[in-house]
Amino acid sequence: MADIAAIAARLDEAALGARAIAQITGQEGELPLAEAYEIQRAAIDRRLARGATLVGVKMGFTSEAKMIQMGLKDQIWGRLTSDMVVVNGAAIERARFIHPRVEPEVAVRLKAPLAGEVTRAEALAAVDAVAAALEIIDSRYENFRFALGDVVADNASSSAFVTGPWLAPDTDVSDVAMTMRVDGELVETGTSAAILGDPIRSLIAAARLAGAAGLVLQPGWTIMLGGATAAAAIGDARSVSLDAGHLGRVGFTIE
Ligand code: OOG
Ligand code: MG
Repeated sequence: MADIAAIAARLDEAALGARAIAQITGQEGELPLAEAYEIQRAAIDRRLARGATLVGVKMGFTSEAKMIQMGLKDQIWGRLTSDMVVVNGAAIERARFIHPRVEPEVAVRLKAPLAGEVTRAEALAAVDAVAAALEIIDSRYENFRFALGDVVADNASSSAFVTGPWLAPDTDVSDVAMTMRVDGELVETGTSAAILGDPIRSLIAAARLAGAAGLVLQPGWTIMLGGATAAAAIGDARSVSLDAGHLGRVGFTIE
């Protein structure tokens, strides 16, 4: 059994200090998924104890592009906290991050609780609004390398997220063309259909996976449904923008 509290503290401090740490697996043997999710919860609890609140969950590895880029194929999830929220168009501070990457996503905001096995109709009925989004991921591990247990313990690499304009819940998100630019340069193009064939499937998976861990998705929460393309390194860039067709635009600057 891994030392849940000690590893959670290490990950929490790595995120706070923007300093990479060695992977957990390998060093201390395998990390079973159940223990990895325990570490995730314990690390986020430390953040909640400092005053942050839970504002949603994120899904990971819901597209081929992401699975191929990171060499992992199991869907994972992580928790979103209030200190990760970036307002559309606002600036983020580069010094807060280790080696940030950005990826184009679709997000939904909920108006009703959702947990466990839900049908597509039940999932859709709980959606209050939809938006294009950018997720900033920042693995706390050296070289952005990890095995499945590592990345689960590290809250699925989540670090910050930006949502575009919130649109009516019946807005079609199934096949939206997405064009992501870093410093004005085209870095990734794709479609939201890459997210499990339809991002709403990722919402159903979020309800099931979080529900299995005893977490009910709450009204008001944002659910990030996963990257539609591979992630792009932010490096020393100054701006990131996403054009998501009828879902509009979302972006941020880096200072
Ligand atoms: C893990 C997070 C994956 C996504 O959208 O697929 C993820 C990582 O790639 O570091 O956020
Ligand atoms: Mg993501």
